[in-house]
Amino acid sequence: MTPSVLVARAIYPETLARLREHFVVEANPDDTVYTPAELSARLKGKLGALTTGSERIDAAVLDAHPQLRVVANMAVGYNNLDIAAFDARGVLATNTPDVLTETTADFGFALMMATARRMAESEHYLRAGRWTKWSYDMFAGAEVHGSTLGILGMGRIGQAIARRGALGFGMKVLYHNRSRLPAAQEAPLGAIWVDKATLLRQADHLVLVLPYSAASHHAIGAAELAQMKPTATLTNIARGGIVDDAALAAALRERRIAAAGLDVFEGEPAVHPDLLTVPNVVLTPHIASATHRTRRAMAELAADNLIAALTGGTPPTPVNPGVLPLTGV
Ligand code: 8YV
Repeated sequence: MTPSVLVARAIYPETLARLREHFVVEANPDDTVYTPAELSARLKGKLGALTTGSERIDAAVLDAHPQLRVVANMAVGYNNLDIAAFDARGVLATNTPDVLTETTADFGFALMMATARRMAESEHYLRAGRWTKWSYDMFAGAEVHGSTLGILGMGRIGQAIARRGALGFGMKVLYHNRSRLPAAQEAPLGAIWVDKATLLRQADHLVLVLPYSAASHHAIGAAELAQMKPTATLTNIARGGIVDDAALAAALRERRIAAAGLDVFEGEPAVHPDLLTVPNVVLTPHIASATHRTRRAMAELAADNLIAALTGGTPPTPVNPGVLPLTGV
């Protein structure tokens, strides 16, 4: 029998057409964000699901749908999936690493630069018709080239940002990560592992690129912000929830740090109201991986995983390969 799969959000028509060659597909043509109850209703009878990072799939969902064998997340992050629950039930989770690394690093670096050089704030000023004359310190920002780049979370995207900083902008690169990179990876970047307190104290531009988990919840809160330089910037392209947005808004308002660039928010798409009223923050709607080519590659990779998992192939990017080979497919 042809397996049934759920595609939980709208994706590229070509990817959908490819999935239809292998599966009976329930698509989401109007791109509704399903409530947990809607998601559960639609998972009925499905062997696989393509999700995008906003759908929470935990033990309760898996227990309600024991026929579900694979969830292909169209994102590199998979904090919406309870991997321990997947492991315990022999369900495969897959993600979309690598295909978005350079694009996401481009955006992270650009957001850090826009933040340091006050691009959003100055554009609002211009659009509001307030630009009447040149002045020597108008929108003077923080230097990027030659300054110290701090990276919290030195995975693939963190390293790609470090490369841009070290090789393109002559920045000194400090990083903090659970594990140190091998010397051969550190050396070409001149990247130096430091403890978190040192990173906070010494970074001119701190960029967050670590995965979200209970351990990284509010990794940057009032206490951490207090350790940063008053001239420093903070950029978050990782996940909302890693930063305490209320504490950050207060630090920005009181100029305890110079500025922030945020692509992700706790509780997004809602944005903490205090962040909307401070001027020294650049806000973007979770678009770091959003180029046409990369989003297509992410959709195709998620589809590759779903097809391989349910047709006896080898899924290219499993999160929990220990559950392979899948039973019940
Ligand atoms: C996605 C992301 O756009 O890959 C990730 O982890 O955060 C983004 O690239 C988002 O998760 C929706 O798929």
